[in-house]
Amino acid sequence: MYTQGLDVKSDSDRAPPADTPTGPEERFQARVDAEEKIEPRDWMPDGYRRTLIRQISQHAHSEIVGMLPEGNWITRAPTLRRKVALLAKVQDEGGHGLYLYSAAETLGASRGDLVGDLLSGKAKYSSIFNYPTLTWADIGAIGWLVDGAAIMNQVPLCRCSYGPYARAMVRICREESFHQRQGYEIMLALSRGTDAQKRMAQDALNRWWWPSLMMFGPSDAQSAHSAQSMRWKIKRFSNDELRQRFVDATVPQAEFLGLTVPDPDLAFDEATGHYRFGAIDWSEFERVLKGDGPCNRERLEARRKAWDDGAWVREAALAHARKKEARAQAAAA
Ligand code: FAQ
Repeated sequence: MYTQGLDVKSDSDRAPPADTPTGPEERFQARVDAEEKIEPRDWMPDGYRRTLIRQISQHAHSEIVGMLPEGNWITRAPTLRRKVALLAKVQDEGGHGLYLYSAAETLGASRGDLVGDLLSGKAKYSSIFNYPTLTWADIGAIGWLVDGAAIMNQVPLCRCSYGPYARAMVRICREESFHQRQGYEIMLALSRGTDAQKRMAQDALNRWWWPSLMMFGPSDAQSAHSAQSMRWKIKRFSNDELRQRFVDATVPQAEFLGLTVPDPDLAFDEATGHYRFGAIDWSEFERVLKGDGPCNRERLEARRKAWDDGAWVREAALAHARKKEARAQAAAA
C-alpha cells in the first residue's frame, strides 16, 4: 500500500490487540466459542479430529449393534401394527449408523477401518446393547428407556460444534422421538393389561433401568474426555447432568404407567427439584465394556456373520461401479 513515506506497518507486522487469538489452536477455539460450525475442510486440532472420529464411530457402531436386540423380536411382534412399527424403527437405526459413518468419513476416517475395529472387538459401542431382550415388554422398555436416554444425550449433539455431526443428529433425533413413543405405547398397553402383562412390563423395567442409567457414561469425576469435549462444544452437558435430566423426566412416566422404578433410594428432593437416586454399580458397567456382558460375544458374532454374508453384495456393488466408470470413460474417449 502507498503510504506517502509514513512509517505504517503492514497488517501482518502490527501486533494484534491483546484479546485477538494468535495461533491456529486459539483461532479455532475462538470460532468454537463464537458458536461457528466447524466444517470438514476447516483447520482443526488433531485431538478434536480424533475425539470426533472416536465418538461418532462409537455412536455409529451402537446404532448398528443396537439393531440386534430389537431385530430379534420382529418375527414375534404381537400384531401386524406392532410389527410394522418395529420394522421401521430397526431400519431407522441402520440408517442412523450409515449417516454417522458418513460423518466420520468427512474427518478422513475410512469406513472399512472403522467397521474392522468393531468386528475385531477393538472399538466400543454402547454398553446397553449387550443385554438380552427376553420378552415383548423388553421392546417397550428399549423404546421408552433406551431411546429416551438416547434422545436426552443426542438433542444437545444437534448443537455440536462439528457441522456434519450436528446436522446428522437433527434427523436422527426426530426419528428417535418416534421410537421413544412407540416404546412407551407398548409399555402403556402392557401396564393397562392383564396381571401377567403388568408383571412382564415391571420385569422389563427392573432389568433395563440401571443399564439405561449407565448409557450416559461414567460419572463426571471418572469421565476421561468430558472436560475437553465440553470446551470444544462437542458435548454440551456432562454425563451426570444428562443422567439426572433423564431420571427427572422418566420417573413421572413410570408413575403414570403404575410401575415401580427398581431403586429403593429414589426420592424427590424438594430443595433441588430433582430426584435423588441410588448408587450405580459401575463394576457391572466396566465388565460390560471389557466384553463380559450378557450378550457381548453374541452381538459381535452376529455382526461378523452379517459382514461375511454381505461380502457378495459389496463385491457386486464394486464391480458395478467399475463397469459404470469404464463405460463413462469409453463414452468420453
Ligand atoms: N458404553 O470420557 P467418557 C442409541 C466409554 S445410540 C460403552 O465419558 P465420552 C440409539 C467412552 O467411549 C447410543 N462405552 O467418554 C438406539 C470412553 O471410552 P474410550 C450411543 C462407554 O465419549 C436406541 C470411556 O467410556 N450413543 O442408543 C459408554 O466423553 C435404541 C470414558 O467415557 C452415543 O454414542 C457406554 N455407555 O462420553 C439404537 C451418543 N459410556 O473411547 C438402537 C454419542 C462411556 O476412551 C436402539 N456419544 N463409554 O475408549 C456420547 O455422547 C459420548 O461418547 C458418551 C461418552 C456420553 C457415550
